[in-house]
Amino acid sequence: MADFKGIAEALIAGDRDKVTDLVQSAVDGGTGPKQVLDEGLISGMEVVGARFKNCEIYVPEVLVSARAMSAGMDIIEPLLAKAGIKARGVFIVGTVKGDLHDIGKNLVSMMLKGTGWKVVDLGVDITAEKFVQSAIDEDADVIGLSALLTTTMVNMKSVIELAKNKDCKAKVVVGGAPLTQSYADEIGADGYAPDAASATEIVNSLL
Ligand code: B1M
Repeated sequence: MADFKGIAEALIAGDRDKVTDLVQSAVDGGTGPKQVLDEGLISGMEVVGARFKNCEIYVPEVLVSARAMSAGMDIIEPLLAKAGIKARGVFIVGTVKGDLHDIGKNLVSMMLKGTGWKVVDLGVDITAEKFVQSAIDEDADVIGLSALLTTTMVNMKSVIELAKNKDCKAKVVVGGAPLTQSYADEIGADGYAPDAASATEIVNSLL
């Protein structure tokens, strides 16, 4: 019998080795990878997201949990692919042109992975053309734009405009310290998230 509660608790505690052992013994014991993902890893990551949002834990703890999540995913991902189980959706993410800040973007990326999305992380200093072309090539559902500078957040608008001009079906979610809901509305974004936990909620709601 797979120890889903143990997997979730080890992930919340950021215990990478324990997550690896418990996930491995769950799949060795015949539990399906999707069930291990949903009832163990994702349920643990949801707790991490909620605690982060409520300021009960901080960036370092989230990063340690995300690393434990990745260790579990290393075992699960090939099995999911083999079983033909699809991700919840495709999420393209990056920091906009001129901006090199990536810590917040990485958190958003890990949270989304943790809730079952295929995440294509383009990195930092990404042009509008690269965002939109990647979204088209990957048949993405959502593009996530991050900006930490007041001088670079203006570059989000060109991504949204280009996506419309190219008939790109992906919705656009924006976030980052200088952003506000009213700015997101002004540039025509489909969603705004003030933190990584809210980003998962907004992105999931757009599907
Ligand atoms: Co820079 N920096 N920085 N910096 N830096 C800030 C942002 C700044 C506020 C510092 C300050 O002056 N007080 C200031 C911006 C001022 C402004 O525009 N209003 C600033 C500046 C000016 C600069 C430089 C211009 C400095 C210089 O060279 N003169 C320069 C710019 C370089 C460039 O990008 N072209 C620069 C450089 C750097 C470093 C490279 C040294 C480093 C970045 C390292 C890295 O990211 N790998 C750095 C850092 C670390 C910071 C601070 C200190 C911390 C940012 C951070 O990582 N926060 C920052 C000051 C601060 O915030 N206290 C500062 C932690 C992170 C978890 O939070 O990124 O906000 P954050 O992400 C949150 C949310 O915003 C949200 O979720 C995350 C988690 O909850 N979120 C999203 C983020 N993206 C999202 C996307 C979403 C949804 C939510 O959907 C897609």
